[in-house]
Amino acid sequence: MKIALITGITGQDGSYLSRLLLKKNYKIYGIVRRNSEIFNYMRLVDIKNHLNLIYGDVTDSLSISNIINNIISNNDYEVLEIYNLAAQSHVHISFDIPEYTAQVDGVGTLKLLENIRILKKGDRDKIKFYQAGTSEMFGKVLEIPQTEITPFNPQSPYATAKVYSHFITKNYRESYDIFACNGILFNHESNKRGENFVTKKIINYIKKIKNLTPDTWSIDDVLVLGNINSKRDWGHAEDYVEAMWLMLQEKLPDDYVIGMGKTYTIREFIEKAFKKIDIEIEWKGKELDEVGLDKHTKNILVKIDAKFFRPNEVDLLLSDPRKAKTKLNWQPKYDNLDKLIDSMLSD
Ligand code: NAP
Ligand code: F7E
Repeated sequence: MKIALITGITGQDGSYLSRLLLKKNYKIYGIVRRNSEIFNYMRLVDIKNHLNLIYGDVTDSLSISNIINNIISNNDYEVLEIYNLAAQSHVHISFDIPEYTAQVDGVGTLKLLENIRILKKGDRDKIKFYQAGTSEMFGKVLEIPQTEITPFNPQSPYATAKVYSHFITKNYRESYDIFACNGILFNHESNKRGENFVTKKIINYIKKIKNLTPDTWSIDDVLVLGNINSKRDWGHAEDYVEAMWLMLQEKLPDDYVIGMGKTYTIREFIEKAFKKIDIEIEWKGKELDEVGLDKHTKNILVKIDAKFFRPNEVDLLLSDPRKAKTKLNWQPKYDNLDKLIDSMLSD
């Protein structure tokens, strides 16, 4: 039997990864956090009954050790794959809660690895560990495009915590012979993306205004954004969780960059997405006074607000995913930005 433990199972990637592993007949355990609402399983409602969801938190070492030990003692298995997806994953918010972000995104990884290290050898040898690294670690990039050997230059508490996790994962692999991989994933999106990430904000707005008429449209119906000149390399979460799984199927643990190898500004994403509902955006003004108008009706659709600017920005991310494509034979299905946008607009 194949078993997996997913931290961050309730998030975008956790939900896609669960679906992938269910198709492959894994028994899945997932760590969920206590929430003041009754359920925190919005992205899992349809598959919840096929999952073993356990309360825990990656900042709580004892909960982690209890969960891992219970899985080990209650199952007869060959391999236990542990996917560490838990994170405070919002870059801007990491500037507001830097200490918490470090605890979850940095020390949380150490707690998992330490709990693996102290297992008896036979149990430890059956574990494969995946760490959810990020292109944000490249920060103000020191090389274009970015590969597995491009130096990191993080620009936020989020990225800095993830750099710690990257190196502690490598350190535990090299010191204790633990099968541990770092995925260095570039931005990946979907309909299950959190509402306060830029692509989801844009898509939700387009879905909202799509059915408005000149009579029902109001000047308050505006999309308010921050820096629209940064460039991102976007792919689809469904493809990216497959890459995570592929890494853990390899004979030897390694680190991989996962991305599409194409980069677009947020501005270009906006233009492309609006075109899908036959709106051409015309830009007027500069910096905070810039607006995006519907070229036809002249209605203002996009405004800029300083509150969405970060204390520090990552201007350009562009992956070179050749290692994943050749070694893992990773082949994304959503292989261009139009396919990603179409899928996000479709329901
Ligand atoms: P997400 O939607 O924000 O999900 C984060 C998950 O982590 C949620 O399930 C969340 O639980 C959980 N979590 C947060 N703090 C936790 C804690 N203290 N203990 C246990 N669980 C905790 O993020 P995602 O987009 O799925 O990304 C998954 C992972 O990949 C994250 O580590 C992220 O940093 C990394 N990553 C993402 C991207 C991307 O473009 N999406 C790119 C590179 C790397 P709640 O539901 O309770 O909040
Ligand atoms: O911002 C700009 C913003 O928050 C993208 C996370 O999954 O990917 C994600 O981090 C860009 C930035 O994603 C708004 O300034 C403009 O330049 O969608 P985002 P992110 O920061 O790239 C990486 C790989 C991760 O690892 C992270 O976990 O868009 N931007 N206006 C805006 N961003 C947001 N959120 N909201 C705006 O209104």
